[in-house]
Amino acid sequence: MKFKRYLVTAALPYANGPVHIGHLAGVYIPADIYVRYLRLKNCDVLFICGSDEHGVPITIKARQEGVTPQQVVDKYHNLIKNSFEQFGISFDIYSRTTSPTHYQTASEFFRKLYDNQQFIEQTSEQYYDPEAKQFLADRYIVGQCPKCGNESAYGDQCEKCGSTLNPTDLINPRSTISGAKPILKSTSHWYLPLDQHQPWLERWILEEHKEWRPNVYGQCKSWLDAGLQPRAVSRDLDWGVPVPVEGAQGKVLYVWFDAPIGYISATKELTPEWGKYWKNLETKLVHFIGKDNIVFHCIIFPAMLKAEGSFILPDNVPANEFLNLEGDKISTSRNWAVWLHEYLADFPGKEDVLRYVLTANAPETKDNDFTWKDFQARNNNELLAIFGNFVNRTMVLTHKYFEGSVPLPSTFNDSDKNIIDELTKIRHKVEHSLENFRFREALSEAMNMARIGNKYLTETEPWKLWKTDPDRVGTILYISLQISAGLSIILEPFLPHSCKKLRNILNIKNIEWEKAGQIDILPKNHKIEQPELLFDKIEDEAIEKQQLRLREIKQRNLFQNAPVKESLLSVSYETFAAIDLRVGTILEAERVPKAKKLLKLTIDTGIDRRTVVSGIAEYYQPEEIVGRQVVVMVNLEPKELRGIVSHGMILMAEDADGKLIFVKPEAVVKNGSAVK
Ligand code: B3M
Ligand code: ZN
Repeated sequence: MKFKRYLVTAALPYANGPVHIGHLAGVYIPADIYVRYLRLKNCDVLFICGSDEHGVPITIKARQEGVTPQQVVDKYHNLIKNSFEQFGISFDIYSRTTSPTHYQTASEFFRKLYDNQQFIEQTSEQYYDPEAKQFLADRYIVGQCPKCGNESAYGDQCEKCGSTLNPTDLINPRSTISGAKPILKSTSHWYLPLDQHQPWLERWILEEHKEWRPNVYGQCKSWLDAGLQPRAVSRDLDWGVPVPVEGAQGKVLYVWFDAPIGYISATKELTPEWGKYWKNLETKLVHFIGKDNIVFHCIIFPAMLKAEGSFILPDNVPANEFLNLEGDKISTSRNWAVWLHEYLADFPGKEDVLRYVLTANAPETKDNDFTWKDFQARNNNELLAIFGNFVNRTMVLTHKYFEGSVPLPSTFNDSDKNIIDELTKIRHKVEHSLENFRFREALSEAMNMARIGNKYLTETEPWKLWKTDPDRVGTILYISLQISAGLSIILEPFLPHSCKKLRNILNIKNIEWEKAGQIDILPKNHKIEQPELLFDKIEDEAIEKQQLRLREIKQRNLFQNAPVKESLLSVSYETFAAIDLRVGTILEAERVPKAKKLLKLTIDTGIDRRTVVSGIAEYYQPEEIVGRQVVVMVNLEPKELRGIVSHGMILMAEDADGKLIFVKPEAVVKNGSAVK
């Protein structure tokens, strides 16, 4: 089917923290590339986003910071909005789910489903805090993990062993609000009977949308194969859109019910013609999201839309995988991220560099890694050396030989014709990749236009021909200038800031997609401005500064993970003095068969020769440690490890990477010397 218009949404970020490169790479850059491309093709397109301002994490953050949820979302909404603007994410509207239009839209939506009997009402027992007099969301309950014994597991998950939990699984649960022991109390909620939607969802996704990305299709299939269950769409909470039903005091819409409706409310705020986009089969609706949001956008939201009855369904949901940072999962709580507002402060004017790197390395089919070295290399060896260098040489030569005006071409030779041919092919390929949501492929194809130009100049060497064949120089520069102008179009979706700068130098304003790769973009004798560099070199120092920052974060996290042991605070001197620490020397060392971590050591403790089994095999080779002095706790209870009885323990220091390093006296002392 040929669509008449496009409605493109990007996941609404939670307004409980700033956005980082993972968000940008996973959702906002690909969405922006797609929309900018459609606009260049003069398509009718709306690009919708906003902040997701409800949900339990926001109320927890507010409580922790001693402010109201509204204050939390106000702060982050503005920060996020501003970061997006600076990176050129060209939303037609960036709204928020605390807007009055949203409250009205979400509550009318719920009410319509309610009135049409699209929900089932169910009563269940939930934990309730009798002191704070409120029901407790899973995250508001902590207790002992039944699997690993961790004392501070949450009601939905133990962060220590990773198990998924139900609040009632916790041993000795307590409320994080008052510390009280929660009691079970019955409460009723509205459920969307997804099981009833299963048949049409199966047909719609599994049969009619085989073209969806394999990760998206696969996730949907496994949900459907497992069989859908009714899902609660309300919560006992005081932050959110109130449930618009009599007697539902203290209940709000579940955040994942109201958030996707946020796309609709934002469109309403943008245009009175919103219905033309949302309720017309000639609209192509595309949701850009990260992989953790797939079920909500492919199953739950479509079921809501279908139950409502007057809305269209998404045509595609190109979800990305995750971006890692220097080998580790990005984590907000561990501050393991590159925050956009910090990047902007450290690399002013380099928004496009990050856009480029995040697209070239986009986690489209699998998780990918961002490293600062790769960032530097892609700037210096690609943006600067290929694109920047080509257009700069073209401009400089045009000013040098033709006083900054587009020369008249004479005849095109075969190699010129080949190149002209290639250029149009590139545009078609980029187009094909973009239409199929393959953005990294599209970018690399678009960069080929710059590669071709760069190679053309290098091979034709117009600077050597000026004296003997100025006409040929005119032709070469004519073609190079047209390629430069083509680049300012074909790269526009990816690098909007640089392309705008380039068009300013080329003195062109109105562009359209079909022109990219044509060789009549700039008329003959058209005047161009003085050249300006589009990119500059990123030096090692700037990269090292970022790497250092990350190393420091890693170190800090490590120490936070090893907090001062509580019992240590109250150890008496007598207890301490009971520990017998001696200096000894390692006489022999060998690996313990089938134990990766263990070395069997023979130690001269000055008192005796004894065997100690030590977990250091990952850090030291047996032969390199023989003869070293070490500190041994000699009166530790003997313990059998892999069939060997260990008599004591070697003291080691743990460095930032978790590596163990020997503790030893500063100068050699006699074996058996006491450490105190
Ligand atoms: N706020 C989750 C997220 O940011 C959620 C998306 C809502 S889209 C309607 O990952
Ligand atoms: Zn656990």
